[in-house]
Amino acid sequence: MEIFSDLEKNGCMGRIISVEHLNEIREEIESRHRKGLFDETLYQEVLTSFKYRKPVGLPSAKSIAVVAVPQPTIKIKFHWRGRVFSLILPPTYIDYVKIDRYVKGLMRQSLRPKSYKFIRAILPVKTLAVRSGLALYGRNNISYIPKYGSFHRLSAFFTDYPCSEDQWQEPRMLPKCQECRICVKACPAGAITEERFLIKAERCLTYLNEKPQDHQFPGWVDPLWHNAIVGCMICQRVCPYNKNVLAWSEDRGEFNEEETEYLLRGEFSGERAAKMGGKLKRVGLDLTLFPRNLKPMLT
Ligand code: B12
Ligand code: SF4
Ligand code: SF4
Repeated sequence: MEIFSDLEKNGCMGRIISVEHLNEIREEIESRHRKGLFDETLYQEVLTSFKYRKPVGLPSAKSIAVVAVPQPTIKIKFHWRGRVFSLILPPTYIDYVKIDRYVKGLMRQSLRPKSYKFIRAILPVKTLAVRSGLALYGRNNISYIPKYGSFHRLSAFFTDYPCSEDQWQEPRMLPKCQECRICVKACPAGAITEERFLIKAERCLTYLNEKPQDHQFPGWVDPLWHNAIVGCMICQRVCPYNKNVLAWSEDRGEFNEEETEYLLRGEFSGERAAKMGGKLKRVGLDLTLFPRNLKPMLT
């Protein structure tokens, strides 16, 4: 499709759906809420900020472009007590703003000399990716694209580019998930279950380790489960559809003994905090994540 030609030349993928589906997208989430399928605290915290309407800046929006940009795992080294810990950040945790700008730029470039507007959509983008046929659901509720599996960042944009070919469709699951239960067995937190497709997101380690510093991990979380600076890679690591991308990673930097000690102490103020904040920003992190998630992996 014309709009995605430059993205495709750069290894990305895109699909388009009509803005007419905004109510159906809302229903995907809200009908499940009405049925009591979400933990209420989680629902209020992470599923109520979507905007199921055309943006004020683009009342003439006709379509929603959904894009997947392949992304590797990020590795960051921490020197601590004479050892080097190479810790990971799962794909999608960094470079959000840069990727959105890159995607918009490539869509504009593909459509030149015509000029269209693009405004980021605050919508459930995984639902959009699967409903547009861009991705398929894994049983772990993560979306997968060809070649890169779950190693991709999703984003969506309202645009006045016309939707000549609406790609809206029923959600589909990866073929191997019919028989495979590897992620169900591997999830230490019991978030992926046999009895329903939707994960029990309130048990997901990612939900728990994205919470603010003053929030304690519940007693049932074994400190040995922690496997990422933020997020969790277990159900993606074990999945056969990620076999070819598992080793795809990028080294983003390191923290010496003194810096690691500072991060573990967790008392951030003044010039030192500003300097450390700057260094963390360059590797895609920020001070709000410390020391909570680092502690169980280094101590
Ligand atoms: C809230 C949220 C979370 C919450 C809650 C997740 C949840 N299930 O709701 C928490 C914090 C737990 C979380 C965790 C993670 N998240 Co998250 N999260 C989001 C957010 C903000 C909204 C997701 C959402 O819409 N949830 C609502 C539920 C209802 O939607 P759903 O999960 O798609 O559920 C659908 C299926 O269950 C399906 N379904 C139900 N029954 C059936 C039956 C069949 C047969 C089929 C086929 C489908 C099906 O219908 C549901 C509704 O459409 C998006 C960002 C955004 N703006 O969209 C990122 C996002 C989805 N997360 C993302 C990522 C990367 C993750 C993690 C992998 C992070 C990590 N590595 O540590 C984990 C994965 C956990 C997991 N196994 O799902 C990526 C998705 C990447 C991908 N390839 O899928 C997103 C898009 C952020 C981004 N832009 O990169 N996340
Ligand atoms: S591990 Fe198996 S069941 Fe889980 S998403 Fe991958 S293929 Fe599907
Ligand atoms: S991200 Fe981790 S805790 Fe969440 S469902 Fe996957 S394996 Fe379970």
